[in-house]
Amino acid sequence: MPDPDRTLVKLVVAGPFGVGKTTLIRTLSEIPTLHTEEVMTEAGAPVDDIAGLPGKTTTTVAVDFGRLTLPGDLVLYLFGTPGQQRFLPLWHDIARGALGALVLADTRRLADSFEVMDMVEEQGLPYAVAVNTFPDAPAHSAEVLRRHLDLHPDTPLVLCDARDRESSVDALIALAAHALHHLPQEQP
Ligand SMILES: Nc1nc2c(ncn2[C@@H]2O[C@H](COP(=O)(O)OP(=O)(O)O)[C@@H](O)[C@H]2O)c(=O)[nH]1
Ligand SMILES: [Mg+2]
Repeated sequence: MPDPDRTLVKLVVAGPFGVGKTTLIRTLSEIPTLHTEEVMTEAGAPVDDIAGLPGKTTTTVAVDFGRLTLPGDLVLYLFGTPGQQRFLPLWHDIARGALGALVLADTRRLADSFEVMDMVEEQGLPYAVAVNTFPDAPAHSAEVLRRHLDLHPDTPLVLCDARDRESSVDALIALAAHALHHLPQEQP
């Protein structure tokens, strides 16, 4: 039986390949996460840009799933999705009913997040951008990042380390606060 005191919220974690979606969901989830990963093949080579990502031998072809309960009985269901145009039908299925999306970005290749942000905007989902900080990624000021990503002034921008729980929780809270602020009007 569902617990009536709990608020269940679906959130999407989206971003280009290799940006840290699976890591973030694994870091956050209180249950063993579900992943559908498939070893990259030659067939994927022309479309999966692995230049500069040595050691990356798998790519998420479907979804990650995890769950996180926050104080106040707010239960977040996290769905990770590649957010690439070639997975558009899957994207629609995953994004349906979500309260918002956390779009991950990497400063070594910010433009790779544009396609994802477009898909999130087309879906009408409120979103926050989390820049996942990799050691060799250039650091930019929030102002520069906002300009490069062409962010609306209301859109939250946070830095995070997807391997670090506190930092990942902060990113999700930024998204949840923003999304709850932009809830669709309740139907009478
Ligand atoms: N240094 C660093 N490495 C990370 C971070 N997040 C992910 N990684 C690594 O980057 C690689 C790609 O991450 P993954 O979560 O598989 O990316 P996904 O394709 O978006 O699911 C993995 O080897 C992770 O261990 C981070 O915040 N910092
Ligand atoms: Mg993944």
